[in-house]
Amino acid sequence: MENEKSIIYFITSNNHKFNEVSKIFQNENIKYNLKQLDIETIEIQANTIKDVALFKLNSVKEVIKDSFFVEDAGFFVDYPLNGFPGIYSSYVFKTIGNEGILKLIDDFENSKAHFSALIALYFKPTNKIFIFEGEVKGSVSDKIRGDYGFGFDPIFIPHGSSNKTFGELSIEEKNNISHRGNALKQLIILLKESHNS
Ligand code: ITT
Repeated sequence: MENEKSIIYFITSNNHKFNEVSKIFQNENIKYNLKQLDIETIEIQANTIKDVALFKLNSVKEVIKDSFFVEDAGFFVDYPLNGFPGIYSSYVFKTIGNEGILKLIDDFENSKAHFSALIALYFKPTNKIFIFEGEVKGSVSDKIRGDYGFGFDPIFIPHGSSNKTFGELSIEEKNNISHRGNALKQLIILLKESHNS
């Protein structure tokens, strides 16, 4: 029953991210009630998404009494942009957006890109921090395609998707192969184990 479930908070201001994560929780038989918490966290500009996520996690650990996690993600165009926008994904999306990224690329055929996601969990029963990472590799589409998803989804073609962009996949299809989905599967395993022990 809903009432018997422990609460776990996903701290994010991004409703798309929350919807993806909550779909995975719904499809798993898991004894946690997932809630979105959009509270102010400290978001530092660091060299890795891990540092950003850990700082964010620690900045709110005193004010939340249940277990909670944050997730930081980035889009990396490995060729020909040497990993840009990476840790600057949020800023670059807000400023030049997908159209701006496409203008920077002259060789779509050989392009290489990936998304990375890192979940940092603060597990209250033991006051321990756990890190889960996920990645998906692919290439960059020469056109913006698809109405699903958010952010860089309409310009990213994951390997094995028959040339569809993330923007052309449903939430379930994206979750099955995405950076976020891969990181989340590991979190789910830990939560299931914690309830069986
Ligand atoms: P938080 O409140 O959870 O931090 P955010 O929108 O700032 O939400 P991130 O820092 O994790 O999220 O992500 C940085 C940017 O990278 C985000 O604003 C998107 O533009 C892009 N991004 C992240 N995950 C993505 C995904 O699955 N698909 C497409 N773009 C994504």
